[in-house]
Amino acid sequence: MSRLGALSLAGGVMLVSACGGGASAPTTLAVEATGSGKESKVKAPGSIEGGLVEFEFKNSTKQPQDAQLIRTEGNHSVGEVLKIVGGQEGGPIPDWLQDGGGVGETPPGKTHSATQNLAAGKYYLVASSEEGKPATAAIEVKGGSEGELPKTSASITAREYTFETSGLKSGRNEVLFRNAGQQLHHVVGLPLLPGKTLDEVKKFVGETGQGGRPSGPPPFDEKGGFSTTVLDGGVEQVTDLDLKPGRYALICFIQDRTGGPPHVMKGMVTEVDVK
Ligand SMILES: [Cu+2]
Repeated sequence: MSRLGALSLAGGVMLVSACGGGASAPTTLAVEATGSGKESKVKAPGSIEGGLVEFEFKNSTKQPQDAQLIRTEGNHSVGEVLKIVGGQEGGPIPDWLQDGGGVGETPPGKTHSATQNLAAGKYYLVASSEEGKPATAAIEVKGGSEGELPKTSASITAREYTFETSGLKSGRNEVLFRNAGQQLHHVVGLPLLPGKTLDEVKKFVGETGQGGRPSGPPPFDEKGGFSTTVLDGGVEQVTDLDLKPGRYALICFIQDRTGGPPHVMKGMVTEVDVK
């Protein structure tokens, strides 16, 4: 169940404004996770030019992994970051942790990408799987020019406490994922089992939160879903999602910056039917 809770991430606002021109090609940020899920490593450049960045995450491990970028303000060690990212669920998220985005859960042997504007600053990359310790790398992002994101026919917009979607289809989707709210959000998409409802999803999540025991099996397919990285309010990216036809529950498990229950408990769970 760590996918349901381990992503308690990041605070602050990363202001990225779209600029008019948008003709410049994105900088490529190539990152690879290697090793086994329990002892994985992540290879990343120590510094890149910022602005419009295409982040390519190659997962050469045997486990699904994601690669979350986190911008930090001031002097904070990776240990401090991991305490919050992998720490106790529902705790407050300090202001020095700002969210840079990244690439969501990527299957073993695959490369997924995300394109977004990155502000200059000091970032940590945290690559996590369901087991083992996260692998980390420090990346300095310098200057660069902002640009327009690629056009997509599908989008997911998150805000307190709901999701709006358009154009999602089965297969590989290039999706504009946008956080139009104030709080941090991500999207975890879990295929609903036949006949199961969002109320049953909420009940199950409520029972399993804080290490509790569910009264029955999950109403969704735990292995068949997808997840994005966490984005801060005002941040958007274009990323790849692989979808299957059928009903998904879209869920946010992040808490408010002041701490508290995961957003799903505030009703941030939406059903979408993928054709
Ligand atoms: Cu949320």
